[in-house]
Amino acid sequence: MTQAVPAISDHLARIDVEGYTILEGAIEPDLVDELRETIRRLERELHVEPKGTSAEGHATRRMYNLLAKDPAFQAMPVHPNVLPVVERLLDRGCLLSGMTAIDIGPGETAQPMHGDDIVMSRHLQRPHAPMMVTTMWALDDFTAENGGTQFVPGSHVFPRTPDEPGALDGIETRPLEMAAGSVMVFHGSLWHGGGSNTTSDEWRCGVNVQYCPGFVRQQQNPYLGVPPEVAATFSDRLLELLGYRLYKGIMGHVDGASPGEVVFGARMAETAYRDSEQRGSRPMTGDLGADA
Ligand SMILES: O=C(O)CCC(=O)C(=O)O
Repeated sequence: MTQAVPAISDHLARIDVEGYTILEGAIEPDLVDELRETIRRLERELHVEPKGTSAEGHATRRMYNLLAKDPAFQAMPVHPNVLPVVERLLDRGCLLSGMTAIDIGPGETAQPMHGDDIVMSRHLQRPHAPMMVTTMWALDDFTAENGGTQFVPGSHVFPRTPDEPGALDGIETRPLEMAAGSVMVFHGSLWHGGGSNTTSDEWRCGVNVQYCPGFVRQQQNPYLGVPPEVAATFSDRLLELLGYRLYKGIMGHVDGASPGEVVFGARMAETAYRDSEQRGSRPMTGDLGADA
């Protein structure tokens, strides 16, 4: 008998309680191979070396701004097995906050525990709605030995952040073990960090595809990072995720127009206040319409 695939509502319920869920086998094997091979090729071509900070690691190759580096990455933010879960956690006006390839090498030590929305958490009373949703794509098998993410189930509702003095005392972490092609989706307040890689020869390649609500500043700036002639080749939905449309009909306008209209013309045309009023949604107070 084949096992039933959990419904989106099951994943949302799990995230609500535990702060994370795992979409097992969500990504087509061919795409997983293409993404991993693309990352390893770019690491060689761009001479990517560890950046040497405690957050970025001393034996980890990290690459940012992936959409500008290779067309293969365009499939990730809009993937039909992943994006609908994110849209239900945030809304359809969510933004791509950033994409980072994280290839953890032998000898790497554990990254400090953190929440991905820690910057926003400092200004809010915890627990709060996710100010970031991270989807961690496994492009190699993640194991406890090769740097599988360490995390603390349920910590998204803790009243404190992990960097507070004594916050980690007595806290048990769990290693994220999942097969290549699986994706962990987690609430931005979940305590986690890249694990140590105690193997002698295994690299652990994953990509963090991160989203934020449409009213939050993106961690990686796509307007300057992705040249307009490259962005022009993206699908409409990908451009929306980058922020080329308005959030709730007003946020992000440029002299009354959407950023997408300024850069790409009629294809992304939207006028602040007017279009949302004509659609019957109330930009200041109403829910984001499905078409927003
Ligand atoms: O690589 C990982 O497993 C997690 C990385 C991470 O949490 C981060 O860089 O913010």
